[in-house]
Amino acid sequence: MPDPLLVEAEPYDYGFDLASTALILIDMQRDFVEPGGFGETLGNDVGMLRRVIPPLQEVLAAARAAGMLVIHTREGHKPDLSDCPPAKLNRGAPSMRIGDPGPKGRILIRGEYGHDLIDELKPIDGETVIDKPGKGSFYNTGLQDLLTAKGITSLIVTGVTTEVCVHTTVREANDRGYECLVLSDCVGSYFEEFQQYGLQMISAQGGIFGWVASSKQFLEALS
Ligand code: TIU
Repeated sequence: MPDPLLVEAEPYDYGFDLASTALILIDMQRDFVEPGGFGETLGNDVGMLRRVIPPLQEVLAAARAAGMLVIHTREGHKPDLSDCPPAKLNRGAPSMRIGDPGPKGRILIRGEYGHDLIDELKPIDGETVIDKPGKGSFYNTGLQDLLTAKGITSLIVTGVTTEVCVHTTVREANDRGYECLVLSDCVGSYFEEFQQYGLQMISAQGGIFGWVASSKQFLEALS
């Protein structure tokens, strides 16, 4: 067994090895980071999320070059909405609801242009895309079986949004025994304060949910 790679992180160094670690990109979909999608219908400024794209492109390239397993997720629903709980459909007062026709197709519906991953971070051959109906990446998906089959025990977590799908996924992963490192500049929130507190909530209390480091700190460990 080779020595683990070490990332300078909060609350202390994060050790991992390439064979048992996957990079996960959570919901880097047009519906969240481009105008006219789900994020905007909820009243958010999608520009807030676009800052994660350049550092995440670098991390993705480095992970691919290092031969790490790469997994992408997409939040969305079947065209007949049979996998969308009424509570999710009816909550709040969005300008458009899930399934309504928007400028990029039906909001948050699988197969629509807006539901797909952004061009800047498209999967390549061999990378798995997990379609999930919820905020967490484990609920009602094949993610856990995939990780078990590939011998993955650690996750480098990126994507959007920090306090919603990233947090839910990290919490689900932590309860299942995975060691999660969240890359602070590769996760984004529509709210500046949620970004800060969301990250602190992960690494506080001795790493109650996992570790936090910058993309630079992660890339240094890989190089
Ligand atoms: N609204 C919000 O911040 N996020 C979501 O609805 N989904 C994800 O975080 N992907």
